Amino acid sequence: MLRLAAYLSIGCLVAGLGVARTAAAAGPGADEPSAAAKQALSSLEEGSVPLYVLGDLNQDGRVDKEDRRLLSDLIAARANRAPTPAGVKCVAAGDLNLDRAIDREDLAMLDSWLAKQSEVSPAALDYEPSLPCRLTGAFVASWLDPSPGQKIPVTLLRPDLTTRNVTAAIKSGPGTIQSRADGKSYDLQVNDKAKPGDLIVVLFTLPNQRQYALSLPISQPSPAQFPKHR
Ligand SMILES: [Ca+2]
Ligand SMILES: [Ca+2]
Repeated sequence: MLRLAAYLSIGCLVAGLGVARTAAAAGPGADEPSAAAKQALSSLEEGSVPLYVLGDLNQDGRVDKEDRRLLSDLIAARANRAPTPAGVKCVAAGDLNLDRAIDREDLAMLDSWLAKQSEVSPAALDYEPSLPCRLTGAFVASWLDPSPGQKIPVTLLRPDLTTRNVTAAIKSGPGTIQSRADGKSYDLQVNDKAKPGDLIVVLFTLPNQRQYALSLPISQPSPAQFPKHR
């Protein structure tokens, strides 16, 4: 399962994503995470991965008709083996159905989302390491696929966000979430009686009132991950 990559150490992760390195090589610019965000990424706890907003191809925090336009352009570019359109910061965010391909099925899905609302809300958070993403808009990092009884870290990445101006609440599923004293992270506790296949959904409300949902499927306990976070 690809999400097993979530259990790589953060050093491998940052190198593997090519996010910080690519941005650094390109020099300062609007397309790269801020210095503070890079610092937050490099100091993440082992196993945490930065999340992007699914459908937010330009990484502006909103999933709207501009992303629809970019996705359509991206599909055409890939079909013609042309370069990725300049406005697309996160190709992975265009894989709405999570099948690791960017195609018309994703466009149809985005159309269905936007048929009901001009901006998708709450937007979903996700992580897919096999597709490129500059993560300029990433505001939170988390472990993925926690196991029953496990306590995992959820970390706010953007310097302007704290546990006081962000609301994180369990929307559904067998877990609880509590802010830590550092003001930048939470402990998400999976209930002991949770079963593999259960789903915990965490709803984040940012100071601008935008909402984002993180869905965490419960996995089988893994001997490698248990000692570190229990
Ligand atoms: Ca957008
Ligand atoms: Ca897809």
